[in-house]
Amino acid sequence: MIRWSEFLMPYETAVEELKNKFKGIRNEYRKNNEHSPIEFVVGRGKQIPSIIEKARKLGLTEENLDQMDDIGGLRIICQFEDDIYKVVDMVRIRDGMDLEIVLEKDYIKEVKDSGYRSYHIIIKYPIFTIEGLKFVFLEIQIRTMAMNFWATVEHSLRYKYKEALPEHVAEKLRSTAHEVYLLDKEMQEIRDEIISAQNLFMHKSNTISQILGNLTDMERMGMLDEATRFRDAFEKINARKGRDMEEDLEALSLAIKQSMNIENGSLKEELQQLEEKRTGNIL
Ligand code: 0O2
Ligand code: 0O2
Repeated sequence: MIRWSEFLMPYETAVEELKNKFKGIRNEYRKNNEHSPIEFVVGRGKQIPSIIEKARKLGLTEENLDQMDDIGGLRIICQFEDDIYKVVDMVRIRDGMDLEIVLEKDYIKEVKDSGYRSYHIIIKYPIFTIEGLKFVFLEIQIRTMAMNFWATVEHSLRYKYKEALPEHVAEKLRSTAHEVYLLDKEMQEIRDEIISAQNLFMHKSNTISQILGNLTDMERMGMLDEATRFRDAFEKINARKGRDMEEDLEALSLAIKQSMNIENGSLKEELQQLEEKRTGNIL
C-alpha cells in the first residue's frame, strides 16, 4: 500500500523550490521597475484520485508511479503571449544546470481540440531527501492570465461533467477559447503600440538633449553666431508637433554636429583640452 504523504513529499519540496526560484526572478524585475514576463507563480499538486486514475490509464503501478510526469506542477502566469516564450527561454537556460528538460509541448501553436492553449515543459528535477539524491518529474505550464482563466473554468466544468461534456457545451468552450485567443492578441498589440510609442519618445528626448548639449558646447567653443542660429531653428522645430518634426530634429542634430566638424565621441576630448588651455592646467 502506497504511503501517499511520503510519496508526495519530494514533489511538494521540488514545487516549493522552483516556485521560489521563479518568484525571485519576478521580484528582481519588479525591483528594477521593469516589466516582468512572470506575473505570478502557483504550485499545483495533482490530486490523489487524479493520480490513481491516470496511473490506471497509463498502466503504471506503485513501483513505477514516479514515471508519471505531472504529479508535481508549476504554473507560471504571464501578462502577454510573448512573455510566455521569454519564460520558456528562462527555463531552457537552466537546462543541464539545476534542471533537465525532458519534453516541451507547445499547445499555443498546436491548440488542443478542446481549445486549450498553454506551453508545457516536462522537467527532471533533483531533490535532496534524507535518503539521498532523488529525481522527480515536474510539469511546468506557462500561460497568459486569459488562457489561465479559460483553462480554470473549462477544467472545473469538465470535472463536473466527469469527462462527458455535452457537445454543445464543448462547442461553446471552443468558441470562448477563440475569444480568449483574440483577447490575448489584442492585448499584445496594445502593448507593442505602447512600447513603440515609448521608444519614439525616448529617441526624441535623446535627440533633444544631444542638440542642447552640443549647442552649449558650441557656445563654450566661441561659435556664438552659429549657436544662436541653430538655437532659433531648434525652438521653431520644437514648437511644432507631428512626425516631420522628429525628422527635422534629426536633420538639425546632424547639421550641428557637421558645423562643429567634430565627431561626437571626440567632442568631449576637444572641450577638455580647450578648458585645460583656458585654465592653464596644461603641461
Ligand atoms: P505576491 O507578491 O502577492 O504575488 P504560496 O505558497 O502562498 O506562495 P500557493 O499556495 O501555491 O502559493 O498559491 P496561491 O496562494 O494560490 O497563489 C500564489 C501567488 O499567486 C500569490 O501571491 C497570489 O497572490 C498569486 N495569485 C494567485 N492568483 C492570482 C491572480 O489571479 N492574479 C494575480 N496577480 N496573482 C495571483 P504571492 O506569491 O504569495 O505574493
Ligand atoms: P490536473 O488536475 O491539472 O492534474 P493527459 O494528462 O492524459 O490529459 P498528457 O499528455 O499527459 O495528457 O498531458 P497534457 O495534455 O500535455 O497536459 C496535462 C495537463 O495539462 C492537464 O492535467 C491539465 O492541467 C492541462 N490540460 C491539458 N489539456 C487540457 C484541456 O483541454 N483543458 C484544461 N483545462 N487543461 C488541460 P490534468 O491531469 O488534466 O489535470
